[in-house]
Amino acid sequence: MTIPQRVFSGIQPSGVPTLGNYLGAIRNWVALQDRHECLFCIVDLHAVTVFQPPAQLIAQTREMAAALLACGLSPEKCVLFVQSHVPAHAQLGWLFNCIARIGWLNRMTQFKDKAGKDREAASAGLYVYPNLMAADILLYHATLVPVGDDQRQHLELANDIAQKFNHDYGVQFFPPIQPLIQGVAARVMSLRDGTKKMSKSDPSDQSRINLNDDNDAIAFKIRRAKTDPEPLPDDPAGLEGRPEARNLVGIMAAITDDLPENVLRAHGGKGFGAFKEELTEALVAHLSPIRERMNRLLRDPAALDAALHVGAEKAEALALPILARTMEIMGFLPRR
Ligand code: AQP
Repeated sequence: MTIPQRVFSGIQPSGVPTLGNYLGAIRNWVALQDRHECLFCIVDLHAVTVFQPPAQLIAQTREMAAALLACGLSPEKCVLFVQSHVPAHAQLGWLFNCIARIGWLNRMTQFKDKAGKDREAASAGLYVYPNLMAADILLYHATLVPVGDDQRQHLELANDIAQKFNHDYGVQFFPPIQPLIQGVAARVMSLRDGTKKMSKSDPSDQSRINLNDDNDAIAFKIRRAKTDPEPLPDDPAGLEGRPEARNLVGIMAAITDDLPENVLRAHGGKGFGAFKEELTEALVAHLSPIRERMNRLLRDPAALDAALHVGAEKAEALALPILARTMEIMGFLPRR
């Protein structure tokens, strides 16, 4: 008999979720909610590590909630909530700032990517972001974390924090975390550059498919997607050194629930023009019902807010005893 594991994952309301977020994360979350106790969090405290205009942050948070529900998350099956609604995340995040070592944070490649050349100008929040992410997970003693491949290093750091905490205080309190990196599309790449991941905050809208893109926008972006002059190969070995071709084949495989080798068996030898048309068709068939549900949900913001309120109450009830015990272990004087 397997012991049921508590699942936690988060997504930043830093834009409309992309096809990358969907194939790399959200779609797996929907499947997991039937098998595990799941918490899914709209991590707005992470989003503000880069400036978000206030009105936009509110709109994007609701948009994210609508997108997650439209993709199939159900408030009856999982706990869906907004990170800032449960202040215990920030509290445990601070405690973990005091456990994590600067040397560990210096190795985080996502910080280097996101801070770019002018590291001195990045926010301190962006630098300690992985500590808050560790807190998000460990606040619930979650042990299974479905993420895209890009988050693997942050989960290793979360495990380092848990281990150091347990070691320093001589306890076995925080459990080890296991990443769950699934599927052929664990990393969906930019449509403009096959070596860069697809991101909701990429300045180029052409680099990504947004979950609220209409059918014409999907067709346009796929038609414009960067490719190379060669036809598609017959097998995956032929994708070597062809990141854009690999990406489009990966997307086709993921969206049709198939394997890249089968996609290439069916399309090998074709030029990209014909393949892109079929890819557009598959994407439109899959994404247009999601977009329609999302737009319907956004027409009733009060109902969305109410669903998020219920989620926050449930999350907080799980989080507070774990935060209290953490503080007790660390020797904080309890408030009378
Ligand atoms: N391109 C991707 N392919 C596969 N998975 C992806 N994820 C993100 N991009 C891809 C997964 O989506 C989940 C939520 O991500 P996030 O919003 O917390 O942060 P992120 O990874 O930084 O995503 P973005 O879209 O790139 O956001 P911005 O542009 O704001 O930085 C994670 O599980 C992630 O792995």
